[in-house]
Amino acid sequence: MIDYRVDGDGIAVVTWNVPGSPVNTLNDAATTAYVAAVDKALADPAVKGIVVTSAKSDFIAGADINDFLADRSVAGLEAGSRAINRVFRRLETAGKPMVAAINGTALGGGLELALACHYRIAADSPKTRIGLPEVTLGILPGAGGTQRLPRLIGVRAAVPLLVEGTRLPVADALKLGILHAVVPAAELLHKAKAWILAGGKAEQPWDRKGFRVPGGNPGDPGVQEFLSVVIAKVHERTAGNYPAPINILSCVYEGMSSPIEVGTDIESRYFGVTAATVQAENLIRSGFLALNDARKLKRRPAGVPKAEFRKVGVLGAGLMGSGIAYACAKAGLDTVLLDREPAMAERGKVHSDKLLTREVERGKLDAAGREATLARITPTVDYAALTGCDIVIEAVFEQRDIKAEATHRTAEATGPDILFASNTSTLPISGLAEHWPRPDNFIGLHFFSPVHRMALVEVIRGRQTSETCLAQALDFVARIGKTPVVVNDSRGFFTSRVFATYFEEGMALLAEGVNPALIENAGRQTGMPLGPLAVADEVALDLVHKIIVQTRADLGPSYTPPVSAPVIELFVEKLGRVGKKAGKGFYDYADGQRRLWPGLAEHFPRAARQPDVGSVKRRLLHIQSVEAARCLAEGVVESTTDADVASLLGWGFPAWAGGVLSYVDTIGVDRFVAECEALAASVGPRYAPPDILKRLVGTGTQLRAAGR
Ligand code: T1G
Repeated sequence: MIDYRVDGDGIAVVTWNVPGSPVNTLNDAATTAYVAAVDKALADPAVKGIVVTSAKSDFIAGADINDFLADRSVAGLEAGSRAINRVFRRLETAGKPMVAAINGTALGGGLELALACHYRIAADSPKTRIGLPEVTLGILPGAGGTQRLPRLIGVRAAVPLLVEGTRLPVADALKLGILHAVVPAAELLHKAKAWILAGGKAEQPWDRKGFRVPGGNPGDPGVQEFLSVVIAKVHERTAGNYPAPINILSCVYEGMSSPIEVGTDIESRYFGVTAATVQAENLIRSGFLALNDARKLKRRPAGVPKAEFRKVGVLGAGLMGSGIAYACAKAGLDTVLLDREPAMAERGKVHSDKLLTREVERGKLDAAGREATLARITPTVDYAALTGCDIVIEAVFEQRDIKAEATHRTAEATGPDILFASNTSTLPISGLAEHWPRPDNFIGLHFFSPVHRMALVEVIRGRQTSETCLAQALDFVARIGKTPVVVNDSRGFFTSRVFATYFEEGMALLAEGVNPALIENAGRQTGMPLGPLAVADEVALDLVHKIIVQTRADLGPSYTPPVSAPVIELFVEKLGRVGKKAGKGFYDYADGQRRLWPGLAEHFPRAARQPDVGSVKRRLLHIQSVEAARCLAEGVVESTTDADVASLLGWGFPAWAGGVLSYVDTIGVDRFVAECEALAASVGPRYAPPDILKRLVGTGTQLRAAGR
């Protein structure tokens, strides 16, 4: 757990090495062992000073996040913070110099432990990150970070790091004064000891006589103005959806004008109330643990040997195909990028060239890396080039006949025993699989645009997709550094079907005469990245129109078009305003700016009575969650966690709500069902809650816990 030795130079070396985990975390046992080791060094008259380091590749990853899910009480959470604050303060003032020899990433409580040391020296490693990311978990630093960091580097430098949860490379942490030195890894321990042996003092700046906070106290005029700007920005970003950032500012403002012991008590009080919120629970469960499990393929079918990939084929060099080819080549795979037109295939490779050149310009890649990656992409029109591929992904036009031809021709070149995946965003996989000689090897891999930025791949199982195919497709997704979520075949799968309800509802509100600015602001205030009308412009209205036409043709009279259909038809068939790509949709796009089209008022007269923003926010989130609950009931998704991860990564559903289905538990099932039933009566049956929710009413059982 914690190794302890005293070297010949009289320096105690305390080494973190928490068993059973790739990273060190400040769980109770480890913290207790750490304090016991330091106390031993403090009590040993032969020990001149203490160096704290780690035996793992990272220093310390912070508190054990799982602990905050165990005890959800304000009192318990506050007490935990108060206890570690007391201990860190005791060690800090015990009279022997302590050095944090930071050999790798130090985050959250790991950095706070180092801040309570008198000297911080780090190994010069490009992978190392230093920071206090607690706010991204909906909590706040509870081991002195809100008090020591501003006292060390000043309020202006510390506050952005605290409210953003920034993870700094070592060079930036050194520049800011968080670190005292950065040295080659091989010299870390020696240089850490040298500071003590050269007379390093067991003293913190804030304990020195006449200490002044660098840059001034929070109460000083210039600093107060700075803080008020930060508060305004935080409110704009969070719209009060979760309290952590504002509570962090309160810790700084209230704690910094008191002695540090009082400051850390103030911090512990805010820690308790903040960590106990449902938003914190959502951000920990969904924002961290569920995403981690999805990234690690924790749901991969057992018993299937891990698939290795060397060569990939991508059919179609359009926006998606080019993006997929880039992801494959970046992951070191030989990539054949095939198109019907030679020029298109070449242009698809240019897409990677542009992305790689930008990475070189930003210093994220060297020229050799760019060349090597580009060399892996072979643009071609010849299906024979697909020979030897382990997997082929088709990303051709969303038209069945074109997809069928590409699938047939691939099978002729590669044989039926490789994996074949379709990147279709809406067409049922089981139908497309009929064109592959072995439908058990056919699967859907729905990538998101822009591929180089979007982590999610929606993995769609066709009726005949085998478990082996599924497991190997998941291996492929992980191999190219993406995060998979598995869904079952249905029209629009899960992401397209649920996300569409967001912008469809925006159009319905517009047609009801709601002010478009109110609609867009409400959308953003929920925490969605964009308002629904802006999203519709991004998705492209003519694509949505094509899906409506295609679905009407497929389903005939049984098809109920979405509530947005009249608006879509007006914009596409009459106004010719198809979205951002055409420079005009619900917005006008010029000079990199977006402005709501003034003509909206003419086509959608404003209702005399406008709804309040809260009711619009409710409609824009409820509509997504009620559709997601239908998908859960139909088995399109198999768990609330899958739905949550898909919504967070697929379309930026607000993480403070935990994801599109955890939002139901955040609101409370009873209240959510009641509000949806009221909306179904007043707005339309699309809000009618499915039985999977109604049968939970009055039981006190959360949807998340309902075993799905
Ligand atoms: N608690 C519990 N488990 C953690 C953990 C943590 N803090 N950090 C990592 N793990 C698990 C992770 O789930 C995975 O589990 C394994 O370790 C390897 O992680 C008091 C209140 C450190 C950059 O937010 O960002 O301190 O999958 O695959 O890619 O004020 O882990 O093996 O079962 O991610 O090398 C603040 C969260 C906590 C850091 C390493 N700290 N961790 O990345 O490995 S709150 C954080 C990370 C706090 C104090 C407050 C990353 C990493 P499994 P990994 P990696």
